[in-house]
Amino acid sequence: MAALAHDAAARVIARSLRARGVDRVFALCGGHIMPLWMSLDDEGIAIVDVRDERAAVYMAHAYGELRGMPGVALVTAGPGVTNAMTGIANAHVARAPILVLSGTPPRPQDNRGALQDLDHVGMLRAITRYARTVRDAALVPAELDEAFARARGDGGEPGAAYLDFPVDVLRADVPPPLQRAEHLAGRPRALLAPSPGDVERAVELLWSARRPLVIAGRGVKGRGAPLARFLDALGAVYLDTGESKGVLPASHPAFVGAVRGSAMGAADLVVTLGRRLDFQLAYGSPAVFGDARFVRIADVAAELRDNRRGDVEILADCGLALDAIVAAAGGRAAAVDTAWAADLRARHAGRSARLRESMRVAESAPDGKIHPNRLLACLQDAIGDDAIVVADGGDFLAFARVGLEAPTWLDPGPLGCIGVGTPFGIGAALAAPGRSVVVATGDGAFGFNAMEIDTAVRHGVPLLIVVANNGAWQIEVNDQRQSWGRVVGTTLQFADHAAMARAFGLHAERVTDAAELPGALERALAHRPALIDVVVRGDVMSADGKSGLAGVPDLMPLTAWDDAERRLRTGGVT
Ligand SMILES: Cc1ncc(C[n+]2csc(CCOP(=O)(O)OP(=O)(O)O)c2C)c(N)n1
Ligand SMILES: [Mg+2]
Repeated sequence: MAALAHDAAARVIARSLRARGVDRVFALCGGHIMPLWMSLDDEGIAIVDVRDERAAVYMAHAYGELRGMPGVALVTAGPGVTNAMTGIANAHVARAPILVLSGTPPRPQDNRGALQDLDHVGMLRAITRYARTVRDAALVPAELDEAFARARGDGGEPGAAYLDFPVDVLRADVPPPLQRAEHLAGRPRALLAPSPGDVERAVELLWSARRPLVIAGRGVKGRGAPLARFLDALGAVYLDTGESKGVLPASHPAFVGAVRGSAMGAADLVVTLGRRLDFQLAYGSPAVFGDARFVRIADVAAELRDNRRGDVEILADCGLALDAIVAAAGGRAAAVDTAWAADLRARHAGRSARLRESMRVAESAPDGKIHPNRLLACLQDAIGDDAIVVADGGDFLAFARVGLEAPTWLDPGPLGCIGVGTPFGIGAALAAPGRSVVVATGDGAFGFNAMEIDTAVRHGVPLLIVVANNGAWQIEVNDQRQSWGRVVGTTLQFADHAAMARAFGLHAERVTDAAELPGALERALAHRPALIDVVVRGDVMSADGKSGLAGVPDLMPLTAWDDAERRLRTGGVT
């Protein structure tokens, strides 16, 4: 039989993962990884066996994000790796820590036309921080340690790291003298501290600014307390982005999310915290931010000076930097134009209240199809304000971004990788067993990984999936109508996702009348894993739909920014 020696590389890998706190991997089986698979089980590491490798990687992504350490996926050679690639690319672009492990054919079959033989590392180089084949069992502990550190972002960006092993290497022994604790258990990640000179210069700028705006991204995750201390000390206004949604509660007085455009256009100083000035922030263009000065704070280079340089750029952990800045300011009075900040806050509060009210009474279509905002209002009431929300889709995602609040938020991120919903939800629910996890998804987005409802049932994952079923890739329908005057290849059917879910053993209901929503949500929450398929109207457009995002303008992601950029480049002549 295939019993492995105690020192076999597969068993050493399993022990090393265990020593690092990995208690679960997301995986789909295959012969090239079976020695590792069985060794993980020997070590007491749970295997969440999924239905597609892409979903395994998404689950590892969400699991890692919530646990604050790399999530681990295990996929087989060849098509296992190619299937995993979208998930790997997504983690790479989102700078989410994941470690993906795979196998390759045995070394003696190299170049002979072996089953599932592909150049994995070559394919993955562009979408990983680190991708290697380990061809010598003796090198396994050091390679695994390095891959884990790279995924976590030790001395660089966090993201996807990849290792594979010829299956004969997995079966070969690692010499005991090379099974060193420094490699097997690794070391804790060191946080980058800010330099005192940078901190002083930042304080000078920040405390003399009249209209300071703070925009947060990935770098503030887990840094909510220092962020709040900083905002309170400075009196700045604050915007989150998809990467940081929920880190600061929407009720915090600095938050002015409903008047985003006004805040961005009028600020004289913009602070980015662990956030790229990417398409979601108009590339930091003067067309949108004018001549505002910038302070950039991030612990990775990619978030420090892209598109717009900072007058001060602090390469440090955001939490440490913010606390150092507050300490250096030492209670001195800021120069903030309090009337400006108060006006933004009042307008934000007014708009938010009006939105909440309008959502509650948003009308169904004459044929009964429910308004997406009505669905979101009922969902918020049902889940309260402490849930983990995974939002996915096109138009529905855009409605959810504006209309749904949660302290933990996951979405398709900067890759725009729709289809993450159900797998992210499963990963998140397994990482945070005490919390409610809700997947709010469009019907198109749901379809990509719909089969993972089977994984949720088999593993008893208490997930609630809410499908906003408008029978279409609606944001694309809207774009086609606006830009092309006709609709081609963007409609789906109003499929009965509830019936499908019941076939896999979920509690599931289809809701076609808004009055039934509260009851259906209550029953679903009581019987998770559950799915409700809500037939929604497609004739009401989200803010993203109206903004031109789906049409992909030439200069900027949104039509209004594109126009402004054009005016900037032509000196006002368009
Ligand atoms: C993997 C992937 N394929 C295609 C797209 C383009 N896309 C963005 S939103 C969208 C429509 C999503 O439809 P659905 O989930 O039903 O949401 P709706 O717009 O109908 O509310 C599409 C096709 C994408 N972002 N990602
Ligand atoms: Mg749809």
